[in-house]
Formats: sequence, structure tokens, C-alpha cells
Amino acid sequence: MTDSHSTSPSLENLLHETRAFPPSPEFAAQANAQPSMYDEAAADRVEFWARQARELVSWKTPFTQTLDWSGAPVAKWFADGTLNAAYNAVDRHVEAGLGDRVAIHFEGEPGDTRTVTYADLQREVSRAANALATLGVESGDRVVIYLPMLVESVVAMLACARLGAAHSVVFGGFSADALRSRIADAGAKLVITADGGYRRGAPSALKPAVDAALAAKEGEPATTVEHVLVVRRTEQDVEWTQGRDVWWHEAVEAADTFHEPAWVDAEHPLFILYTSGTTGKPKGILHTTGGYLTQTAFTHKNVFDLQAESDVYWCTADIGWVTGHSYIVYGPLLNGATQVIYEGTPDTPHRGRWWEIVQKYGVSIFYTAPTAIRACMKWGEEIPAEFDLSSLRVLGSVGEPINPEAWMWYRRVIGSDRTPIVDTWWQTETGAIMISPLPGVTATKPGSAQVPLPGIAATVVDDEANPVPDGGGGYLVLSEPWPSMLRGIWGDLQRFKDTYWSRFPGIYFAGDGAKKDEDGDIWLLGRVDDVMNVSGHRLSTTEIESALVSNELVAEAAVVGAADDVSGQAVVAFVILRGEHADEAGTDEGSARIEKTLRDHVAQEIGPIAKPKRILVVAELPKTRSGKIMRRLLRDVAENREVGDATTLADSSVMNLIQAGLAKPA
Ligand code: 6R9
Repeated sequence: MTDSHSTSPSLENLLHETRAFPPSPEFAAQANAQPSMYDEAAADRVEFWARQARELVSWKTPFTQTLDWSGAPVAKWFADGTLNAAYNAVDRHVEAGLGDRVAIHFEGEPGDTRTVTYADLQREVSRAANALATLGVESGDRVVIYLPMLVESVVAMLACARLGAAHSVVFGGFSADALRSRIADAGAKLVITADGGYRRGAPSALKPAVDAALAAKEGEPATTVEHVLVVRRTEQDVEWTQGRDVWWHEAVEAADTFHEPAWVDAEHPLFILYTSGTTGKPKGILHTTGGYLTQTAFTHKNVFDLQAESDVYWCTADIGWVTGHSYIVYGPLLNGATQVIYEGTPDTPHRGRWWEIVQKYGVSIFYTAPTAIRACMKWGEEIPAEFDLSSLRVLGSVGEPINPEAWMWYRRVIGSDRTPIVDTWWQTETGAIMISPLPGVTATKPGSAQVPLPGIAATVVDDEANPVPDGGGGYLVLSEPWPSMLRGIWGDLQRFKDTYWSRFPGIYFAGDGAKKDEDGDIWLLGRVDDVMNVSGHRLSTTEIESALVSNELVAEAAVVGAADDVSGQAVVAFVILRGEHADEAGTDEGSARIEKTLRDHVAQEIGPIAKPKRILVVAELPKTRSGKIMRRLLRDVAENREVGDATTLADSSVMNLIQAGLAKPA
């Protein structure tokens, strides 16, 4: 790693991107975000956040202290204030006369719909909170939520928050084992689940995984779970444990519609969300109430330019990951937004389903992941062209670096060459968006998340924690505490310190490689664990993927560094071809030609050092439910190893498909 923080020629590719899209004067004139916010925050960062907390959040007892960093790295924000998250998300809008405003347009995968106003939500959440209390849930308890994308999922989270119980949402796609370990780690008292949900046109069962997760196991302590609350969605048969299992509709319908929220301290736990570490058991990321609500509300309002009276907002994430927590539940509801929640997959029953939903509800703000955008590119632009997308005015991206090609496609095809795109960098740990352009203020650049938000201290440092100059590369760090920062790893303070605060003492290490361009804008280069070292040259997986996707043959690409005797690591690329070219890989000459074209293309885009040693054409890539490519599994394939634990894949059959495809005689 001799050249680890010099500007290697391989890092130049992304930075050749010089296109910039300044905001239109009309957009700038009406935008929530103002350039002066950067100056205000720079003048007094802590006071800036105190102001946001007073303006955007309602307090039962106003806070008098803003930041207490004396217990670093565990921060306290607004510590002597008291409030309730569900009251802030729901009741106060009803009290302000907005009870008739639609909070949620629910669209089920089979086409069933439901409209929920803020007044409806207040009744539902209050009843659910009463039902939970009847089942013994109290302030300080933990509740595991294992549900599909339903209105009840939002209601369940808010009911916990209303009682002061921390929710721990576990992806519906996780296995019974994963669920079991998360229930045990959190010591949950209650599990909220459903009989099933609709996915790809068919009911998919959930309850059996809960039953398996709670079954007694030799040598393991008995579960802490007292009850399982079951939402009826698909009406499929379920096993029933008398005394333990309770139907949601029965319990909630029987409950009173009035519930007095539990007024909690600002630092009271709001939720735990498990996220995978580099190795070992998942980390339960802990978030508390006041700071988290402040920053999710602030970012949702300013990064998406939410105009609550007129916008229809849609974030396509699942509530099982942090984007669903911050930008479906807390941020939008705190801001009184009207939003769409969709249960199913983008291609059921047809590949235009998302765009049909945008047209149907007049969605104006749309937030999704690059992997989804690339899938849509692969399906072809004639599909979105069939729908009226003229209501869209802001587009967002999250989850991984977005390559300039996908960014441009998103802007041109979905945004009619008109909408600002906000590429938002953040993590489960950061709780809310940290780096992003501000629409109406920032001239956007395809592929770059660009600038830390006002009040956020993000920078790029070298191995010795020195900030790199413009044009330099290194590690992304956060050098000052922020309101929505994690308050620890549930039950493991030491791991919290080791994971995030020991690489560079006193500053938060995000685990992402990054680069600053000549304007000082930040480009994310993927996890540092995904940075390859080929013959002593540092290469970014993202950068090579971006180069591959910029070739017209390629729809999507994933690059891994596979162990190599000569070069240390060798670049191995897995590519999905664009529809029109998919057949060409079927013959020997065809695939040889494709391989040569792409290797030459990468050599040309980045330099010969970045040429993939092998290019494997595949039909699918292994992804988590949050859309992240699981490079670890591809590395197993590339290194001819048995494929490791694939339980967190959105579709567990993908690895079989890839291996079967590669085993085919060439
Ligand atoms: C919100 C979320 C966090 C990791 C993060 C980084 C990657 C997220 C990104 C991005 C480049 C962006 N990431 N957004 N990389 N540009 N706009 O995704 O949280 O699931 O915890 O993942 O995702 O590598 O470190 P989480």
C-alpha cells in the first residue's frame, strides 16, 4: 500500500466527470435550502442544531443543554429536554388542523390500496400502543418487528415509540436464525409479524420463521419473548401457539383510540437496528430520540426540498433498513409529508410498476438506490417512457456510489433532464443524511455526493489522519459529533469504540474510501474493505464498475479483488449485459469478443492496471435486501471457494444461478 494516498492514475476516471448542473433560478427561488445555512452552521455548529431542534421538533420540556460530549464517543444531545417521537410524527399535525391530510397512500403488490390520513394514523397508533401495553410492553422494553411493507409496519414502529419501547425491525427477508439471534441480543419481549406478504405475485409466508426462531433449542436459554402479535395480510394458514400468539386486528380493534404518549428524555432509546459488520455477529446500532428526530426532519426537509402541502414523496426502501426508518417513518412524518408506501417488487406484475405508481399518485419526490436505477436501465428506457412522470421534481439516490452513467440516465429518463438529483451519503450508524448536494443551492455533479450538510463535519484523511488536499484520496471520517449519531452498539460499548473510534483516535471512521476533487467535492469510492490492491496500486471496485457500466454492452457490473499469486489481488468482474447484447455471450467467439472489448474499455477509461483479469457474464448479481452487492460471495466464486453464508441475500437462489451459469461448458 505504498501509494495509498497519492493520486493514483486509476482514481482519475471518476474525476474526469466534469459535467455540472446548476439549479434553475425557479427552483432556487422556492427552495427550502439556502446558501446561508452553511455560513450559519459554520459560525456555530452546535447552536445551528439547537435551532433546528427547536424549529422542527415539539418538546414537552424544552432543552437547555445542546451537546454534551464529555462521555465521548457516546454523545448526548438536548439531554434535559423531553418529548415523544410518535407525538411528533402524528399527533401534533392533527392538533395543527392537518388531520385530513393524507399521510400514506398504500399500494399493495396485488393492487389493493389504502389511504391513511394523519387523523387515521393517530387513532391507529394510539390503539396499537394500548394493545401493546395490554400485552405487557413498557417504556424501556424492546420489541422486534418482522413485517412486510404495510401500513401496520409504520403503525407498529410508532406504537413502540409512543410507549417508549425501542423497536428493532428485522428485514422480512432474513432467516429464522438471523431473527433468533437478533431477538436474543435485544432481549425482546414481543415480536410483531404477519402471516405473510406479497412478493413477486405470490404470498410469501413470514410467521413460520418467527415460530422457528422462538422454538426451544437444546443448550440455548429460553426466549425472552412473551407474545407474538400477528397482522393478517395474505390469509394463509398459520401455526398458532395458544397463549403466546395474538391477532393484531383483534387486539388493536379492541383497544381504546386514546393513548397518552410516554414523555421520554431526549436520550431515551428509540430503536436498535442490526447491521452487518466485516465479520462476526451483527451489530445492534442504537439510536436515541431527540437528536435523531432533529436530524432526520432537517435533512428530509432540506435535502428533498419537501413542500408538505403539495408534494407527494416516495422512498422505495424497505422499513427493514435504516433508509426506511429515517426516510419513510420519522423524517417524512415529522415533516407532515404525504407519501406512498408500496409493498412489492418493481417488476410485478410488469416492469413499469414503479412508474405507473408515480403517475397514479403524482409522486413529486422520489428516493431510491443505484442498483434499482441500473435494473431499470437494463429493462430499457421505453418502459418509463410509457408513463407520465412530469410530476417528479427531485430525485434521490442512496446506498452505494452511483456511477455517472446511471446518474445521467436517472436525470434524463426519469427526471426529463430537469430534476435535481441528490446523491445522499450516510449509514445506519449516522442515522441521517450526512453528505449530499442541497437542491436549489448546489450545482450537482454526476457521481459525487459532494458536500457535507450544514452542521456536519465530514472530511477525507490519509493514513495518519491528516486531511488530504483537494485532489487527494483516503478515508472518509466525521470529525465532530452530530445529532443523529449512533449512541453505541447494543450491549457492547467496547465494540463500538473499537469499530468506529480506534482507527483514528477521537474521530469517527466510516469505513468508506473517498476522494476530494479539485473543487473540494467528495466522491465516495466504496467500502475500504472493497478497495483492491493490485501490484501495489490501489484500485477502487466502484471505479472499475463505473468504467464497465459506461460501456454500451453493460447493464450492471460488480468487481472484486481475487487473491492472485503474482499481483496480490487480481480484478475479477461480473457483468450483466444489456438486453440487446445478452445473446452474444452465448457463443465462444461472442463471449471472447465481449471480454476483449470490455478489458480494452477499462484500460482506456482507467489504465491498463485496472484491466479485469477475468470477466464473467452472469444473469444476476447477489444483493442484500437493501440492494448492496455482496462482493464477499462473488470473491468466493472468483477464488473457486465454496460460497459462504448467503442468508442475507434478497434472493438466495442467485448464487446457484451464477454458479450454474459459470459451470456451463464454455
Ligand atoms: C443509508 C445506507 C452504509 C454504507 C456506507 C457506504 C454506502 C450509502 C452511499 C454510499 C456512496 C452513497 N453508501 N450511501 N456510498 N454513495 N450515496 O445505505 O446505510 O445500509 O448502513 O450502508 O453504504 O459504503 O458506508 P447502510
